Amino acid sequence: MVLQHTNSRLQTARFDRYPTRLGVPAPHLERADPAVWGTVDSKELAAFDTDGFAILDALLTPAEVAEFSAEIHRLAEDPALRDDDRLIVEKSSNRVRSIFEVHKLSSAVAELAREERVVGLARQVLGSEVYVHQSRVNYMPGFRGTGFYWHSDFETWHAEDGMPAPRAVSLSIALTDNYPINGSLMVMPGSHRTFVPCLGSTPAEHYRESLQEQEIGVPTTEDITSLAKQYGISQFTGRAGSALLFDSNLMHGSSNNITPFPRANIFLVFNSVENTLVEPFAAPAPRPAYIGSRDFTPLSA
Ligand code: 6CS
Ligand code: FE
Repeated sequence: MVLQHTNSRLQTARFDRYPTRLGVPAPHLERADPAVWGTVDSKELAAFDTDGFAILDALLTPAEVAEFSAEIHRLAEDPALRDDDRLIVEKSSNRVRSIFEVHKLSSAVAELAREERVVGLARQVLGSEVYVHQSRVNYMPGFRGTGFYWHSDFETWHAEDGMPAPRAVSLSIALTDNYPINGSLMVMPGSHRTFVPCLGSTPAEHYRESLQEQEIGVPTTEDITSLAKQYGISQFTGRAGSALLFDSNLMHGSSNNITPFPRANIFLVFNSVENTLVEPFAAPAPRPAYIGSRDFTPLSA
C-alpha cells in the first residue's frame, strides 16, 4: 500500500493507486481501472478497449475544417493573446506552439465540444456525464515545429492536476493532413493498460516550461524500450477532418516537424464527472485552471 506523502500543508495521507514522480525506480503497474466504463455502441470505437484509441476518418467536413482552421489562425494572430498565459510559444522559434482553453476562446470550438458526435464519444467510453478538463490547439508549425516526447497524459494529470483515475479521454481533431513526415502522433497500442511511474519530484511553477518541453513526468528510455517491445508503435495519420480518440494513459509522443507542412490539431480532453480533480498527487500545488479545469459542470447539449 503506497500512502501518498503529505507535504507541509495539513493534508491527511491518502492511498495513491498510481504513485509517480518517485525518488527511486518502480515497476510498471497493471492498470487498476477499466478502459471502457460505459457501453460503446459506435462501430468506430470497437477497438478502443483493446488499443486504447480509435480513429474517426471524417469527423469534420471539409467546410468545417476550413472554418476551424481560420478560427485557430485568428487566435494565433490575435495580438491580445500574445501575452496571455494560455499561449505557449516554441522554445526555439518563438512561434505559437499551443493555445490552451481554446473552448473558452472560441465559441465555435465550444459548440463543437457539445455536439453529440464529439461529446457522445466520451460519454460512451467514460460511462458518465463529462466535462472539459483541458482543451488546446497544437500548431506544430512547419520547418521548426518541435514534437512532444513520449508521455502518458494521465501521469501528468494525476501528479499535477489531481486526477484520481484514468477515466478521461482526449479527442485530437486534425485540421491539416497528418502525414508520417510532419510530426504526426505516435502511439503504443494497448499501452493504456500499463501505468509507468516516473522519476523526479515536480518543481513548483514549472508547468509553463514543461508545456514547451516536458522533462519531468517522462518515462526512461528503458521504460519506452520495454513498452515498445510489448506494444509496438503505430502512427496516427489521416486527412484533415479525421480525429483520434485516445485514453488518458496511452503512451504517445510526436517527432519534430521540419517539413513545410504544419500539423495543426485541436485537442479536447473530457473527464468523467465521477473523476473530478482533487489535490495533486505529486506536485506542490495544482496547475492553473486553464490547464486543468476546476469547473466540473457537465457538458450539456
Ligand atoms: O501537461 C499537459 O496537460 C499537456 N502535455 C502534454 C505533452 N500532453 C497533454 C497535455 O497537453
Ligand atoms: Fe499528450
